[in-house]
Amino acid sequence: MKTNAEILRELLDSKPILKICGAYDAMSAKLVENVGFDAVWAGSFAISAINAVPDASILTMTEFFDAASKMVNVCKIPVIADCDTGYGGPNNVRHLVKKYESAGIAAISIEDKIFPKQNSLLENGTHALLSEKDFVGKIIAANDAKQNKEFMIIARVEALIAGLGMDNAIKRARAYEKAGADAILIHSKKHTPEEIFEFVDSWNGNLPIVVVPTNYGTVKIDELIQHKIKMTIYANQTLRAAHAAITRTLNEMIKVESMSEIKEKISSMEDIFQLQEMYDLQTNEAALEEKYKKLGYES
Ligand code: SPV
Ligand code: MG
Repeated sequence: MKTNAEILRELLDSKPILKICGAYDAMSAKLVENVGFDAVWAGSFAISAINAVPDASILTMTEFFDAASKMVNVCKIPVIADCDTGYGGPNNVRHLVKKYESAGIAAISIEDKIFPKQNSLLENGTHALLSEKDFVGKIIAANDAKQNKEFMIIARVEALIAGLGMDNAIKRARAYEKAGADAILIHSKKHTPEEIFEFVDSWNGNLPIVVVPTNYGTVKIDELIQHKIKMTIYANQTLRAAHAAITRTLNEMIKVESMSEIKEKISSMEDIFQLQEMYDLQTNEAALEEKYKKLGYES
């Protein structure tokens, strides 16, 4: 059987671009899979948000790991885990790679910010970066720790977020490639994709490029393909959809006389039974009965 890391590598080789969608728990990851996305992004913003805490290295590595593992347990498509800064220095990264890889996570992303980090799209947030050398140390540690070459270490360059300019972003990406990263995630908070296009058109490296078009959400998939971007992550739309839907429903629920008034606007029990595979219980029971019969047990 193929590992999830192998599946992700094969998808990368066979498709012009991978559409990856963020999830915040097992249910949302399953919904992402059901509609046909290539992979799931277990993002720190969404996982922090469902715990109602800031995306600022508040949750521990174990909490993020548990959230991503629950997604792996219910999905056939690969899960890519956002590991923020790697939760410490090279030794922390070494530990996390062992843990995440053996749990069946296909790839991890680590970013070159200083711990504790803050969400990259926070206006006036703190976005100080680690030195290039210190981040290279984390990539080397990650590579040393991984067991299979297919497991991907995505190095996330935050130089554009930190306002350090294009030359710095390119220099860092080249250094991270040389240190053994398997892909480069270049992040931008601009509201148009020009800065991302400038980066990909001028860096001249060999690694697949990953982008997160949240702020520059007007960019079209064909434009990303034209610029040879290999993975696009729709990081937080599922979280925001859930937040909007729950808020809308609660505002109606507090006003109505009876819950039948909102019945048509929410998923049915049936929808949820399907998602949690309730009907498999009956099929499994029937199969067990058959096996008992074959073994000569009376029912
Ligand atoms: C996340 O989804 O947690 C990310 C992407 O890291 S961003 O929120 O844009 O920093
Ligand atoms: Mg994050």
